[in-house]
Amino acid sequence: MSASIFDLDRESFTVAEQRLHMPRREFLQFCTTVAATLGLPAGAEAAVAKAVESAKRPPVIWLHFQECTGCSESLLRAEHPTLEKLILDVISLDYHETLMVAAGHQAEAARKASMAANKGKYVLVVEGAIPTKLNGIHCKVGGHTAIEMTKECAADAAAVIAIGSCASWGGMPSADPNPTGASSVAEVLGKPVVTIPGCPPNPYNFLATVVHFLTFGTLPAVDKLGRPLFAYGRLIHENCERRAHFDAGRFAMQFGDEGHRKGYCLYKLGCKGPETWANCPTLGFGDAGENNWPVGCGAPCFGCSEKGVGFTKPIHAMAKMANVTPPLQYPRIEERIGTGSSFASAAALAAIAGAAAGGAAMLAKNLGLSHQAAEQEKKSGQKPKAEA
Ligand code: FSX
Ligand code: SF4
Ligand code: F3S
Repeated sequence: MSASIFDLDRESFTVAEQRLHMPRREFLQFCTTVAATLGLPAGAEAAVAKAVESAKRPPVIWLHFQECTGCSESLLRAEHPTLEKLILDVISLDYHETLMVAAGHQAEAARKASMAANKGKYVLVVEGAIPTKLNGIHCKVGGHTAIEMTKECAADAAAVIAIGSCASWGGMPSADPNPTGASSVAEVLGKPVVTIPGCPPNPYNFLATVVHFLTFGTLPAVDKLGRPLFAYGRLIHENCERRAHFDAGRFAMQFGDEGHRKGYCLYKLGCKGPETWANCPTLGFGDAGENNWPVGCGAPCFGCSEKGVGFTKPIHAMAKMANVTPPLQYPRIEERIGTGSSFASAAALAAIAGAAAGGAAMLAKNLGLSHQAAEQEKKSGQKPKAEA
């Protein structure tokens, strides 16, 4: 039988309580949540707990370049654990220009001292894109270009993590016409690094990656873009709470229209969920409870984490269906859905088409049918059923 978190001895909990200032229940919750976020098998939370309560804190050097500091800001809003617990008790944040007390020469000396003392052991986190035009003169810290600092700090790092879309693939500073030649960390180093894209990224994806490193001494499994699979392995569209509306052909056509107010699918308003890989719908943001993510709040996903989508595609352009799968089950069509029998029958027709011709054909019909249905409704002057 595998070990469980409940097998931990009293001493472990005492250490956790005293060093992390976390009540036992909160500590159990934190370890179990991180293990679940990482998709680890049952029993792994005990290993996570052992690693987190251990006195070994990996030194972290955190660099800032072309960005808005939203990545650090979102980490500051994390509650489980709070940033001060993360900085003081789980990792040793030796250099972070926004958060450290030291400034100027003192700050640079702290960075150099930590790198020398922890050669081959520290984690380098880079936030922000790196300008490469004109030898990188658009971004300098302490007289050194971002290119020089990244190369210098990466040379002896145990692991390199690019946090945010800017560091992962260029993000917002690389938007056309990219006047500074904003580039990713991987491009500058000429080798792959772990990336946590998002503008800003979900802080728990970063925390879970750090805890994975603490627990196993390695970074988590990644896809070909360096994104941890536990967080970026599925399309947003696959886990979206509005997916049943998409499958039934019920779309918001304008911001504030009836469909929008009723929580219908935002595809026709430009939602990029069908071509963006991220766990936004399942994880949520800001420790604010369920549905707290862009689509949950009525805003189409603009693909902030996806290279070639966010800051690249026009915001209201319709998404490419990256992975066309028929739904596992078809939603009910009998209920009062507000926009009348036309939409309901569109859903029924789409379901029949789907069953007969497969997911892709169903999808194409589905998208067209809601338009046709709306047009017919206009022509016939038919009143929506719910209001009739
Ligand atoms: Fe900002 Fe970070 Fe966006 Fe970039 O997040 S939230 S511009 S990804 O590097 O600070
Ligand atoms: Fe959700 Fe967007 Fe997919 Fe609609 S298109 S189901 S709103 S992810
Ligand atoms: Fe970004 Fe879309 Fe998630 S805009 S935060 S990837 S829902």
